[in-house]
Amino acid sequence: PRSIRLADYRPPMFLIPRTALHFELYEDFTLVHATLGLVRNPASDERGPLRLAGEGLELRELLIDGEAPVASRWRCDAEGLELDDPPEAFELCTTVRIDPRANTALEGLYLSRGMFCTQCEAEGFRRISYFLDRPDVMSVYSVTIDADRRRYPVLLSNGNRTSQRALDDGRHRVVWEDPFPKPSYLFALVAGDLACIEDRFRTRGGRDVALRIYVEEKDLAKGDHAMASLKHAMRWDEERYGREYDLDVFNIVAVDDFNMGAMENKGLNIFNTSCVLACPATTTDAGFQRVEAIVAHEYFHNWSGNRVTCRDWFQLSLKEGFTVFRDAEFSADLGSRDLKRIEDATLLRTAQFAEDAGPLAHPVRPDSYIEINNFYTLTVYEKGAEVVRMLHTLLGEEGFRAGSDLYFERHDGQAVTCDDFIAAMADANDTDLGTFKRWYGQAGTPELTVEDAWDKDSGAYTLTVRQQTPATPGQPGKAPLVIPLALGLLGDAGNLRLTLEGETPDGEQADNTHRVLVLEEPEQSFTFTGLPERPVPALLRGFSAPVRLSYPYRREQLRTLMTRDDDGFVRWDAGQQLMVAALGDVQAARAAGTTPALDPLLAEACAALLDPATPDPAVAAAMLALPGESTLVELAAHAGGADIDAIHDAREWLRAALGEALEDVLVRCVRRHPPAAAYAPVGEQIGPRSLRNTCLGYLATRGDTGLVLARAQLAEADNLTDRLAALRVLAQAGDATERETALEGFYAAWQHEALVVNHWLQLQATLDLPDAVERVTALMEHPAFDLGNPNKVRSLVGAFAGANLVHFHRADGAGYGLLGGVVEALNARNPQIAARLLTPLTKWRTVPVRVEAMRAELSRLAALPALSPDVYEVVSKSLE
Ligand code: HT7
Ligand code: ZN
Repeated sequence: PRSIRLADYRPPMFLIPRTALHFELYEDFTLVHATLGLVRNPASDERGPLRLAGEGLELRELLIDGEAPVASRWRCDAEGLELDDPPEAFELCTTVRIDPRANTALEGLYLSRGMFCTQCEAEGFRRISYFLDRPDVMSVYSVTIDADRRRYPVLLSNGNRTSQRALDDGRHRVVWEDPFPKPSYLFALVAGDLACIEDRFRTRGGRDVALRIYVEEKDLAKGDHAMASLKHAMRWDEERYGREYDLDVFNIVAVDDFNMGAMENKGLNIFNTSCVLACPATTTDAGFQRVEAIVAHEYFHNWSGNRVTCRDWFQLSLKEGFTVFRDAEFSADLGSRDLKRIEDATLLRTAQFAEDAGPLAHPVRPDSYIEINNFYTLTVYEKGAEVVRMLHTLLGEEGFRAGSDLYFERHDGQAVTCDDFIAAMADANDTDLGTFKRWYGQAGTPELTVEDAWDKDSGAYTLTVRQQTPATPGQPGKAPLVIPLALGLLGDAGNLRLTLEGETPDGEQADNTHRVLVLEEPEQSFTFTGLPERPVPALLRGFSAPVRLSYPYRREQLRTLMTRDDDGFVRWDAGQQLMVAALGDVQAARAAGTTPALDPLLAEACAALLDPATPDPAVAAAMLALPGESTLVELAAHAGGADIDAIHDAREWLRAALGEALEDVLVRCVRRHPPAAAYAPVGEQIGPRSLRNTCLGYLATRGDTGLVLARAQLAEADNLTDRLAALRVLAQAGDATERETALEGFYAAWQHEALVVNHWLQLQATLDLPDAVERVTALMEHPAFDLGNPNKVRSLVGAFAGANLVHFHRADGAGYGLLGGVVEALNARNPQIAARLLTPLTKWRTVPVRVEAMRAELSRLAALPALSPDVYEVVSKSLE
């Protein structure tokens, strides 16, 4: 397979202002008639044959301006159609036959539970029709769909429905017109027997929009939360960004077999059922929040992605980074800002930092790729969103809004680049962001090392900050970045007023206790003057930049930050650092062959979080949670290499030690937060529920105390959050009979709810049991499992390899063999999912004692015949 390079970008030779598609859907095959109006692109000086992309298409008819071209003037191969000497402007008609039933890759047009649906991003449209399948070719579409009326009563595409009529032989025809030019990746079609819930939204400008969520009849009761979320998102985008919806209808369809979470097709979003359906019995609290966030994310793409789209796929973060930032702010505004920031920082620090430190590290705007599907990564999405957040921090809310207004105004209807986005931000604020742009081109996580000095006599406190970014594949040397470092300084009586050397003190002005320092040199010093005492620095408030920061905090200082800083992220992070230090003690004691002891400072800090006076139970729960194994592995890997067994052992020891030391307080806290009378996924309930279940997790180490509470909770729960928390305790801490009885009982009760069964699979995949590998292998034969359904594969195999670290890394290599076997089985069937599943194996450098076994499995895969480009790219780059 060959690499595509950003440096080779050339504008398209032709444009396609108009596209008319006619689909004839049959049980065994589909005919697609396309009529394209092509014109030469004045911006291109390229000459020669015109190539249209097309894959897996059986060409039935080809006409140029109504006539069949001479055979020697055109040709077809596995990748497309080539036309010699095309006229300056012409009409191209093609008819192709495709086979959606045989489409297991879930890209292009395929069938999911008897319903036709499409997924065209990034390059799926070429599996439907010959086209210039690239995002800078934007076209106005008219789509006609014919299908059997009884089997497919609902026929949907983008835009507005303009006609509908019966045909002969029990078939019917519907026509959809989308007035907005769009790239082919935003095309969508759905045909099926679907029910829908309906609502309306009146835009700020007075347009009435019909909102519909289409689901299978059995799921009709599960659409309300998504509908409410959609309306919140529409209002929020008007208020925060001044962006209104632009069509008369907004449709969402829920599909069970789906490669990712959801897709923002113009006016016809298609969702993985797991990201749109929600009800208390089948959805956890986190699931409700996820539905709200993803519905909003896809809706926000209507402006950041659809009206203004990407020039090429290297610019993917233009739409994804910006839209993730937008959805994060939406969630923060509707829920808890601190918690949202903690969750996002955790994701960054565990998974994105690991990606940025591994063999597949790439910049937010990559320079090259083999398979674009491999670049829907945490770096492009989450780090990309952090880059946008830093702009927001540097420009302020008003400046950022001015920049986004200018961006949308300048580029509405265009396909543009990350440079265009930055230019709009810079121009609207009359500033230069030239150096800031390095964030888009430079891979790797910057490391900030902070030192301080205190001059008691003058009351001057100096922070010296060094930045450096480690080398990444293909980028040996790095330039310094522009980094906003938000901070405060804590004294005995609270926040100190901040005056930098050379400034005049702010007198009585209240809000001078928080500061954003802008770093841009390899080393910079900042001296604060007039301080009454040596402060404790509260660094990186709000996780103001996606960096690793090290400062030699003493444990008492962390305790101070944990209880006293204004910033929720700093408080949480200080607690996590205290836990990491305590885990270090345990590992050191184990290595020395001595008995570990629980750090009393940590025990006291945790007890304080469990105190009834602690104001926010949700934050208390987050602060009580031990750092995850993946976070600890990432930290250890950065420090030279992770011993996964030792990390797991230390973490379990600390969990048990805290469970023992705090047993009474934990039990009291559980009793203080009984289940609500009637479940609702609202903050006032989610916080206490999460605190109770966190306590239950600690009490699981206390034998009967935990088991008794869990049994009662499982029997009485009216919601999935509480059921799963209790089931996990019984399955993990109970004896074999208790475990199997609980698991079987749960399956018997919920086997008809696919999304609940996925949780059941995931729970078992992440149990810490000696036969974890064998259990997962056996579950792959269970009737509930289906290799063709990405949700099931992710729940069982993805969760095992990504979240059950000790067992995935079992010394005999059985975990690697299991994963490799599934990747092999999926390589031809669904390459996109196969390649994604491989991620945990690519981290072989981080686990020194397993290097050989992990590489051996990767090498075995590399040697397989007919490797898909997706898997080839991941395997070959990770072995380099
Ligand atoms: N823009 C979408 C990304 C996407 C995708 C979605 C579903 C299936 C396959 C896909 N490939 C790429 C989703 C989003 O970020 O909004
Ligand atoms: Zn997106």
